Amino acid sequence: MLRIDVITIFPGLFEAFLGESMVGIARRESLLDVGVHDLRDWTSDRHHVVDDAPYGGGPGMVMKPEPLVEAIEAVAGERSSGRKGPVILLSPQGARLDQEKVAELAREEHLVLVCGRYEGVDQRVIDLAVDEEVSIGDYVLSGGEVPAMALIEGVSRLLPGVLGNPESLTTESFQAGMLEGPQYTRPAVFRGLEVPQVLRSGDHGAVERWRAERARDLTRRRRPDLLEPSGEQMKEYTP
Ligand code: 4HQ
Repeated sequence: MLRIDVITIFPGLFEAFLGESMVGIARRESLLDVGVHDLRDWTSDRHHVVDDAPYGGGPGMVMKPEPLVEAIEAVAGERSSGRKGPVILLSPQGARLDQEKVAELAREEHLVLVCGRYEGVDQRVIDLAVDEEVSIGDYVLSGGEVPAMALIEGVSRLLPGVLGNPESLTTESFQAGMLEGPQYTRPAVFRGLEVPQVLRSGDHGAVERWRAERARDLTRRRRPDLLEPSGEQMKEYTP
């Protein structure tokens, strides 16, 4: 079973997320265990302060190091000894999260996800207690909570035994690294628009060839970067 611990100043954000859908099922089936921790539990002042003004001046606030490092050490252990998996800070400065990274994280025993707020965290937290920084994309959010949820959801659906329908993972891994082509369900004609005849032909070979062609075509037009055969670009996605 994978254990994920989250450190945040907004634990309430995770409540509905962790109870619903595939993540909720994974937890109820004991394939995933998630602990959400309020960073303010590791403050020692009356007002539970977790931020302070930046050295050197400038706008906004920075997350102060003491509560964060204590929280991380409490849930993950010391960096030098006895950690069962990486401490990950969600941050725009991190390496972009992709399916390969998600699959790698799904094979860990323990993940600790640190959600920053304000302008970010004191660099010494990263130097002393963070193993890696991960970004979910080049846009600015208000905190690492939504990125942490994206990571948890991506990882959860790869855990052995989680999918109700293991077929769809197989199909996906076959199509891995490409965009999915169009999909249809009933009715065969909707507002004058028809489902492509090949999908209703019952010829499974023809259906597979059509889907592969649609996928390749769409990927070539929308995301040519995914098809680039240069060593680093083309990636393996083994769940
Ligand atoms: N933030 N991918 C700023 C992000 C982000 C992202 C998280 C905003 C951290 C302090 N995190 N806080 N994009 O925008 O991961």
